[in-house]
Amino acid sequence: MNVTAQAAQRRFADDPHRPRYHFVPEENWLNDPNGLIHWNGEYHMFYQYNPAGPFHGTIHWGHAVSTDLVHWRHLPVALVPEPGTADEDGCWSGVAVDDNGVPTLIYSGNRDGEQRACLATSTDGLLTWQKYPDNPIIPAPPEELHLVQYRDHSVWRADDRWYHLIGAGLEGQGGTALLYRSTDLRHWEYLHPLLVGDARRFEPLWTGTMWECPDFFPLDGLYVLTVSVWNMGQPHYSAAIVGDHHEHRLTPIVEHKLDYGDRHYYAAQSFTDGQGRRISFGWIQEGRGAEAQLASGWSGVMSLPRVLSLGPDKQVCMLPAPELTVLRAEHTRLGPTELSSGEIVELAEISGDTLELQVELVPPSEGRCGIVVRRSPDGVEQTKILYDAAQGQLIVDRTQSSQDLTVDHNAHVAPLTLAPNESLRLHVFLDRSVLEVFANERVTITTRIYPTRADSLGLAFLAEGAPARVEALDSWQLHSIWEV
Ligand code: DQQ
Repeated sequence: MNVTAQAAQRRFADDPHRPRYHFVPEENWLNDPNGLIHWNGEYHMFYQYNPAGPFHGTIHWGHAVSTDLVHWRHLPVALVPEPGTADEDGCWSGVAVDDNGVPTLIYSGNRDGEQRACLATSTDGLLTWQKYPDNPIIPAPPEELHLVQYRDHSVWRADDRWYHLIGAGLEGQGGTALLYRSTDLRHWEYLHPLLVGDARRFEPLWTGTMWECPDFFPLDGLYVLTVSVWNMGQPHYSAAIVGDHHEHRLTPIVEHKLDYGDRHYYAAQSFTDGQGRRISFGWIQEGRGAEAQLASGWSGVMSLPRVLSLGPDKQVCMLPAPELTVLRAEHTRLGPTELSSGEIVELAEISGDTLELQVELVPPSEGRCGIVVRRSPDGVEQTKILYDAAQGQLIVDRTQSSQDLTVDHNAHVAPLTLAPNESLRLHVFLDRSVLEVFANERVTITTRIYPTRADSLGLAFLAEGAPARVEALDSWQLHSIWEV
């Protein structure tokens, strides 16, 4: 039994924004997913965690384990900053690898405003960790480089060696991921950047002045580098750069946002599980201010697990892991519905704030159509998920999501062009303040909404500017992962 997690959920039972089936710590702060690994048939998730409160500071590594990728059990904190050592100001982001049977973490020790690669190992099945006495394992960045920042890690094995990327930015140029090589994970030779971005280039995608959390892996015949685009202290979004990998350099073919909710799918990290699937998690940042986070006692949510693949256009596609169907409870199916222009059709049969929806629509060539969630009976609060065929856009419109003027209200827009006769297929996960939207197995928009009214639980179909048709809607109420 997940007793402490249940107690925590009970403590927050009256909090209308706290998710029920997304992973959250029992309280306080969560940011990046770290050290994701499938070990002895169990999924281990570590994450950036501040036990001191719901704000970024004194960063530890929280730890949780799952047998099914859906239900998590909290484990004791795995890494604690240690005074007088390379991580005395925080154990920042990193990864876990299997070093010939020895679970090994490589992470960024934070001291005096600088981050350096550190290592820790476990001999008791990932529960407790012994830090390497000679941390940091890389004492300084390459001398010849002028760097904006330098931290975060991606580590993999190839040709009987270990390879290691550290996120950075080259002054006056742009984000980069610096490549190192080693035989023992403890002594590293710097090679060169895997790739250097250009902060002055805005097409096809602006990639900022520094890359946090690089993640490099093969996928469906090509290679993918995902990075978290950072600029002047601000996190922007996770970017995916897909390309060819030759002689330890990446030649980009396609670059795109990994998720069009921007900073609400940040610091994405992936791993390969026992079935050979590449699975990604991201940090779903808050869209409310620091004061609201302090008052609530918690901040930050982990995304649902997403299975990665390359689409026909070589973009990285993310699909919710099929294991999530275990959460499904009461099911409702609605058949075809014609929507006239300007019409909002409220759904009397379905309401709620912890729902999975699968809806298929035939959109008009002009105008917009879609589904509305978290709608108050008078429509004052509502969040619209819309498709605009003429613009080729999927939109999550948060302008009316909340009457609280202090929370984010901007709309998110993803490019989405449907083929002739292709219908719009939305797969939506709503978990109180968390919204994850997957469209046509191609694009995702992940975001946060904070309705203020207890009756903002309604759903509706919507057509604007032209008639549209709903083919079908399947909806499920979802169970809590904490079984409260
Ligand atoms: N957060 C961590 C860093 C990473 C950033 C510190 C991304 O290691 O660069 O908590 O959210």
